[in-house]
Order: sequence, then C-alpha cells, then structure tokens
Amino acid sequence: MANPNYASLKPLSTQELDKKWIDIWKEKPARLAKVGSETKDLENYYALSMIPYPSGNLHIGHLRVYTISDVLARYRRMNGFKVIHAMGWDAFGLPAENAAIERGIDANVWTQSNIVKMREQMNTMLADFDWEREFISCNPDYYKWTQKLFLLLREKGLAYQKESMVNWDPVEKTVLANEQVDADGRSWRSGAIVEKKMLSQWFLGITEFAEPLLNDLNLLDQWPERVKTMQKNWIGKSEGAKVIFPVQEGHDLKELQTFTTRPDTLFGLQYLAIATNNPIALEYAKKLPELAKFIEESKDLPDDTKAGFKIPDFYVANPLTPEVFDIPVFVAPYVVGDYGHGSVMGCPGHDTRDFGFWTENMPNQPIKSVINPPKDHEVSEEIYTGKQGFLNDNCGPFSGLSSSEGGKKIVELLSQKQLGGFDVQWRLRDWLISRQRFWGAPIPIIHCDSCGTVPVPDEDLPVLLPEGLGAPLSHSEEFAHTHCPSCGGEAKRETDTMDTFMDSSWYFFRYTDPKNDKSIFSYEKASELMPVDIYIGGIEHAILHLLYSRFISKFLHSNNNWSGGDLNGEPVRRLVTQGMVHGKTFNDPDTGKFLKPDEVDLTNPDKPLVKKTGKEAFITFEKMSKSKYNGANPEECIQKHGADATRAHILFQAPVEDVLSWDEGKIVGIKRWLSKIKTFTEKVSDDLDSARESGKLEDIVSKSRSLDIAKLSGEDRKLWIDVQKLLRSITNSFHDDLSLNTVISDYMKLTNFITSSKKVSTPVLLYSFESLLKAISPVAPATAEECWELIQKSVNPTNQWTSIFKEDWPKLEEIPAELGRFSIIINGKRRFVLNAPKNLVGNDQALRDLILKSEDAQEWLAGKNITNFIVPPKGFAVTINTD
Ligand code: ANZ
Ligand code: ZN
Repeated sequence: MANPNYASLKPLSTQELDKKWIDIWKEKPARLAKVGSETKDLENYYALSMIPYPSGNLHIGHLRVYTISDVLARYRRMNGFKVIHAMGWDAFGLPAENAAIERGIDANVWTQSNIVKMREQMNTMLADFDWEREFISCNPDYYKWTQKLFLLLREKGLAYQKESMVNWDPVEKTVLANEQVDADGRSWRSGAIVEKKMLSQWFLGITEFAEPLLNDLNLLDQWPERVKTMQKNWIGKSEGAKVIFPVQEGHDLKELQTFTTRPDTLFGLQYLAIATNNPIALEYAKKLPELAKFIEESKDLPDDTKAGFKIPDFYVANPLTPEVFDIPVFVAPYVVGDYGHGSVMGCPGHDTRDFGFWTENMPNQPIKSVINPPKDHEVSEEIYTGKQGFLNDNCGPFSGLSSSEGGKKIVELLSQKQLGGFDVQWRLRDWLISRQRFWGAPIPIIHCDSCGTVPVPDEDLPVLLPEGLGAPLSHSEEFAHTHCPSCGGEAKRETDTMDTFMDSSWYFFRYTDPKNDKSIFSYEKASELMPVDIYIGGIEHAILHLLYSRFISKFLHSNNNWSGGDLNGEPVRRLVTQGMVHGKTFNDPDTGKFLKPDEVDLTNPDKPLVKKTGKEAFITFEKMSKSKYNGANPEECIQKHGADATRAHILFQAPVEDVLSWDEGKIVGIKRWLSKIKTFTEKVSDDLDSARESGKLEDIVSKSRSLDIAKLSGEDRKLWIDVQKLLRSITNSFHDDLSLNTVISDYMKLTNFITSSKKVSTPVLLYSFESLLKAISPVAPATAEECWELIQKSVNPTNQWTSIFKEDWPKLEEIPAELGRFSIIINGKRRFVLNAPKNLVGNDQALRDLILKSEDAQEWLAGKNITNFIVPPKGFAVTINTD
C-alpha cells in the first residue's frame, strides 16, 4: 500500500542524497530547469560574488559568500528572472609565484590543479554556477583582453610611465610591495636591506575620474554607508586655498607654495615646513651635509615625528605682509611629500601638530593666537583648533569675522595680489600597476630606441607569458627581445606585468560575453546585463577592488564600450558585504594558551574540559588562524552533515553582514528540521496514495491547485493563512531585506505549522507542503528535489520527473483579515453576533457602516431611530440604543 518510491528515500544518507542530485543536475542543470531561462523576454538579474584566489582550498568564508549568492540566484530564477550567476578565478599573483619558486613547479600547473580542486568543492556545496561563463585570469583567452583594456586606457592617455620611488630588493633585483618589506626594512624573500629607488613605472589615470568617483557615490543608495564613507575618505577631496610665500632675495627660488584648508589662520603663520623629499629640501641638502644626514635619518622616524631641521638664513614672507621676511623654513618629516605642494604653513596657535612641532623646535617662543573660540566653547586644550571661532584683533581689517567668512575674504585678497587663490586637493593618487613579477599579465608595450613606447598591435595580442618561468620577465632574454611593430628594428618588450587588481577590475563585463574572441565584450550584451544587480563579497575589498572596478567601468562607459546603464557607468547597483566567519577557540584557563582540538574533552559540548587538568576550558570566537587551532573545514562539514544542512546552518547563524561565530555543534537543530521534512514527505505521500486507492486523488490534486480562501474554514483556513504569512515574510527576506537568517527560522515555523496541523484536509495539506518545498529549494536544493520527486510520484505516478526548479515561486495571495465576533447589544439586550474583520476594532465609522449594512441589523432596527451608537475602543461589544 505504501508508496514503493519512498522506500528508497529513508535509507539515503545525506552524502548519497547530495551525490544523487549532483549527478542528476550534471545532466540537467537546475538553473536551466525553467524553460524561460534562455528566452529573451525575461527580466535579467545579475547576481555576482567576488571571485576567489585559487589557493586550492575552499575556506569557510568562500562557503558563506557563495551560499548567499547561490541562494539568491536560485530564488530569482524561480521568480522568473533570467539570472546570471557565474564563477571565475583571480588566478595571477604571488602565492603561485612563490609555490613555483619554492617547489620548482610551474605556476600555471599549480594554479590549474588548484582550480580543479576548488571547482569540485563548489560542486559539493551545490553552488549552481553558469560554468560556461567561467574565466581564468591567467589564461591567454582572458588576459589577452586585460591587455587590450590596458591599450584602450593608453589610447586615451590614461596609461602612462612615470619615475616613481619603489622598494627595490638588490638581491632579487625586483620591486617589492610595501607589505613585503619587514619592520627592519628587509626583503621578505632575500633578507636583503631594501633600497629606495627611482624607477620608471606604469600608472593608470584614475585621478582623472576622481570627481565622478566621488559624486556618484550618491547614486549608490543600495551600498552600505560604511563602504561609501571609506571610498569617500580614500578619494579625499579637500577644499581650501593655495598660498604663495615670497622668498627673500639672495636665493635661486622666488616663491614657495602651500595648500591649506584654513586660510583664516594665515595671520597666525609662524613657520613654513617642507617635506624631506621636496625638491627644495633636496637642493639645500646638496649644500648642507647636516641636512642631508637629517633627511637620511628621518626615514626611520614615525609619521607623526616632531623632528625638524631649520634651514639657516632662509626666510619667506607672509603674503599678507609680502615685504617682511621673518618666517623661518623647516624641513620636516611630518610633511607628506606628495600631498598638496609637499609643504605646510605652520600655525602653532590653531593646529595640534604645528603646536607640537613648534614647541619642540622653537622652545620658549611665543605662540600666536589669531582666532577666538566661540563664546560657548569649553576650554579643554591649550589652543583652539575648531572652525567655529572668530578672527581676533591680530587679523587687521578682518577682525571680528567668522572663520569661514574671514577665510573667504583672505583668499579673495590673496587672489587679487596674485599670491594665492581657491584650490582643491585630492588624496587619490594614480594607480601604480607595474609589477616586476612573472605571474601576471605582461604589459603589452614594446620599447624602441627610435619610436619610443609602441603598443603591441591588436593582432599580436596576447603577449604570452613564457612557460615554466621562475623569475621576473626581465631575466628572460628570449621574452624581452623583439622587433618594433612600427619600424621593424630591434626592440625590447616591456617586462613589467600588471597588478592583479587590474584582472579583477573588469571580469564582470566578461561574464556577460565570455566567449567573445573578436573584442573585449559586446556593447549590447554588457549594456543589457550591467550594472550588476547584487554584488556580494568581503568588506576587505571596500576600497581598492571596488574603487578600481568603478573606475574601469566608468572608463569603459566613457569609451563607449557599454551604455553605462542608469547609474552613470557604475558597475554595481547593490553591494552586500558579508561578515567574517570566526572559529570556536578553546583556551586553557591556567596558562591562557590556545588548545588543540585533541586537547579538549567535548563529551559535554556545553562544558569543554582541558584533558590534562580536567578544568573547564574558556570558549571564545575569534578570527580563524592556524595558531589558534580554530579553523573550520567546510569540506568535512559538508561530508558529515550534507550540503543542505551546512548551507542552512551558515545562513541561520548570523545576519549576512554580521560576524558569524562558526559552531558546528549547533547544526543539529538544522538537521532535525530537515529530517522532519523528509519524514513528513512520507505522510503526505501516504495520504495521497490512500486517496488514489479510493479514487479521490484527482479531485484532491485539482482542489489543492485552485484553493479559494473564501471557501476555506476551520483548520484549513488557519493553516492556509499561516502558510501565506510565512511565504510573504520569506519572500520579502529574499527580495529586499536579505535577512537570510530569518528565512531559516521562517522555514522552521512553516514546517512546524504544517507538520503539527490536525484536521487539515488533504488538498490544503498538499498545497501547504508543496509550497514549503518550493520555498526551501533555494537553500536546501537536494532535500527539496528529493521530497518533491516523491510527492510528484504520488500525485501522478505516470508523470516524468521534473525538477522543482522548474516550478514557479509560490504565489502570494491576498490574506483576508482575521475575523472577530462582534456582539451587538440593542437597547440593553444582546441581539446578534456579527463576524467582521478584527482590525475594525477602533475604526468606529467602518465598523458602524458594516453593522448597519448587515441583514440582522436591518431586521432589528427596521423603522427605529438610533439615538446612540457606542463602539468601544477595545473589545467586541457594540451598544446601540433607539428611541
Ligand atoms: C594651515 C592650517 C592651520 C592647517 C590650521 C590646518 C589647521 P586635508 O584636510 O587632509 O586636506 N597640509 C597641507 N599639505 C600637507 C602635507 N603635504 N603634509 C602634511 N600636512 C599638510 O588637510 C589639509 C591641511 O593639512 C592643511 O591645512 C595643512 O595644514 C596640512 F589651524 O594649513 B593647514
Ligand atoms: Zn621602432
């Protein structure tokens, strides 16, 4: 009697379940289940998650991001969107290069084998990616187009070479990133003391886009405020003034310039400070050995040092009194060389740093105060540094003006005298993309003695990396030697490769047109799909990756490679930064040392004991690291508990943007919930099978597909309403709120309502349960498919199997208001009861209209004149009095 099909359900272990569906989806991908997915008329939805570096190991952070994006992609597909959800590999970079050097293997071989492993791991987590859109940034069919992008930038003057100070490892003969120089100033690789060297480097002109990159943050109303603030600070627009200081006669120099945001303090000027690499400082250092020594030694000083070197016999004038040369000039390491004009006008009376510098270098000298604080200002520091004050009597004709007004007037005066004017400075610098490394995309340039720098012609792209390399490209004579495309003479290839951020700054365009071998991507396809609807990734990319992506996207828009969408060339409509995953960490209470898992007795998981001492261990959740023995292995977790449980667990434990404290022990709740669904599948299946035997099945199925709430009552009505309410909440969480943790708790509630409901008719039960399966399918795809298959076999044993992902998302229906029983008391007697929406309590007029319209009321009140109609603010008793 029982359905023979679910005999096969029970014994399936979670591993078998995963395997069964992975195999089936391999043949018939779930994402293609909806027939519409290849038709043109569907609305697009572009779900994107940040691409991984192929280390060979999918870690728990990856599991979190890709679960989120996968769930959203599946949800959208069921809602009839044509979804793009692809995967690729940020495959150039240092770890592969190091592995190659240390182990003597080919960086490419190492990388490709890691990719194979990670693809498999993604498969086991049931991530449903469009693999035919996949790209690998170190493959020539991708980096060819990264090189083309470089050339497009160069055509527009946005890629150029400039001398720049770099960290140079004299042993390895390579440039190092700042992070590769240790605290003692030594190379992490060779151990040699790193030198500062001026080298010709390639830059991209991101500063040309500073204004739109800043302003268009305002268009991004679906980005976290925090990220926008970080970008804003990074771009760092500063509005202020340029001030020109005349130099006393007898020097080669006529004037010195500075940038200030506080021209109102100009009367308080007491010294000028220039950076140690300001050309003037370097000029004087040639004449003054002490200064040269000071500059050399200052390299080891902290950024906020108060050290200074007063240039002897060198004075400038305050432009407000251009004839009086009484302002000393210092060389000061606290001044940043490449900001503003590499100089600071020192106002010790109103700036904390200037105050510290002045009292250190000119002890016992007076301090000039030129701004009085506002009246209500509480005096807490020696000097007033705020901007709310007023210029005092030291400010001549400007005395009495507010700081902002006074500042404006002073700048106007400077402009008239041609000694300054309004000015804007940006913190943003052009993007240095040159790397003297071999595991990156070669910069497609040829240096010719007669023609200069010549771009590699399109037909010669890509400039291929030599195979099996283990050293910078400059070490390879074979690579470097070439002929000039323009004159044919002997020439040298550029041997720098590109920063890997360049590879990842445009990949989401390539996804829209991954196989294009004629151009970087097609205008139409990119314009149809971009901007990305939702981008999910770590907060650590809040600045560089996202800023570079915005820059490149805006550039490609300005270059007419795509339409720019409705956000002025912005690449991403909604950004979600998922929180970190922290690991469960055990501490020995006696020694404070971190404990290895095998040093802890977990018999009682709530009370872990230090095996050695028998004492209770401390538990904390901390950033995962090898030294804390708190790493989690996603593969093992999936192996043990199944992919569905792991996915649901990771979503359930914390809101998407919060830190997640990974505690595998807590997964039992999730597993219990999933097995409840599986068990209940049997019951529903049983009910359907009995119905078939008694010939009622067709009727039940057709009823369940066309339920009308108006005709439901009792438990049926109640369950239907509960189901609809939860579906609404789940839908909303997927759609707008992204509160995916509440999705899981809603699933559990929904499951409980259905499984504990009594006296529910089979059509309503079937409707509710099918809705549940559809609703959980984005999160728990294997369980949903499995249960769906069984139910469908009971619904119609002769039907061919079709995936649950072919189904539409459960329809949200209008939920009728809950009814309350209103007692109507007429002239002191309870005459009748009216069922009316509960929410009419407190709405006097609506309730009164409804009551008077009812048949009962018309009968009881016929011909009578109402003198009193009392609707209480609470409760369900309504009093009516008549003449
Ligand atoms: C005089 C002054 C008086 C300043 C005062 C501040 C307060 P932001 O907002 O970052 O643009 N400055 C200018 N160039 C500098 C450099 N190369 N290195 C270090 N500091 C520099 O800051 C602008 C302010 O930072 C400028 O305004 C200047 O000091 C300093 F009561 O000028 B101010
Ligand atoms: Zn040439």
